[in-house]
Amino acid sequence: MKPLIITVAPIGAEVTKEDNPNLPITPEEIAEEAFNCYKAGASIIHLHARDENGNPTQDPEIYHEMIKLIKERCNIIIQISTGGAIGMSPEERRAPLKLKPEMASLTTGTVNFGDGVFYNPPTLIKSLAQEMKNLGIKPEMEIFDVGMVANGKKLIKEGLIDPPFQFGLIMGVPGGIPGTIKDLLHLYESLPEKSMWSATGIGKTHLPISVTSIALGGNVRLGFEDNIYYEKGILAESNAQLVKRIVRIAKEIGRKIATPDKARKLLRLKI
Ligand code: KMH
Ligand code: ZN
Repeated sequence: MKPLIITVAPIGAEVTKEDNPNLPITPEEIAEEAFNCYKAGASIIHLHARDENGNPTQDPEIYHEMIKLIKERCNIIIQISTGGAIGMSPEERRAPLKLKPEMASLTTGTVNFGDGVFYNPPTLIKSLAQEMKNLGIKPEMEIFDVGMVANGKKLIKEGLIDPPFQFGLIMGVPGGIPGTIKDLLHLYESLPEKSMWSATGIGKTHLPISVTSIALGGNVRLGFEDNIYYEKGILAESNAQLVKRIVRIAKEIGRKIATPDKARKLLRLKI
């Protein structure tokens, strides 16, 4: 099996300090957390931004500051979010692409998201994919439900995405595909040839999905965006604590851990 690529998603758009006081919010806190996760074994960071009040924002200046501070500390791969938060406009969501990060997220369909709707009509998906292609940014197709794999295949067929195709299976969002092993196997078997993939489960589905993904030869995503607990009723002390646990599990199963440069090679990122 190839070495395990660990993506950390330490912020997200929905979690608050009230949910977990250890949530990093400021660019300085986020950069420190990125560095600690890198030291623990993470090779990609999925970045969201927060404003001075802790609210989600896609302000390129805040992304710029975070990325600068992270790059001063380590060479972890930066993957910015183009999903942002529910209700953001397409213009807001795409704004940080101009910073030309190595990777960006690209959700390939609309899905109910808790009490809201994460709105991704075909025109938006296509234009984000085109912009990423023009800028040499590797998209990670975020899959919240089964139909989104088919939509991803369509983008590939239209020549908008280059191999290897990177899929992020995000399971267990209320409104999306449940976070069961059976559903993971279905998604995994639906992926096109020349795909790479990582999986994460939201909340209590997190560990079973992660461990199964490692055993299947896939990669993993973890962090407060997906799960704020270390175990039932016990909040995680940090994102790095979650990375360290996955590294221990992976090593027990016999998977080596990819460095950022190894992940760059496997994903064929344009550096
Ligand atoms: N915050 C969610 C509505 C992404 O980063 O691209 C969308 C999300 C996906 O987190
Ligand atoms: Zn996200």
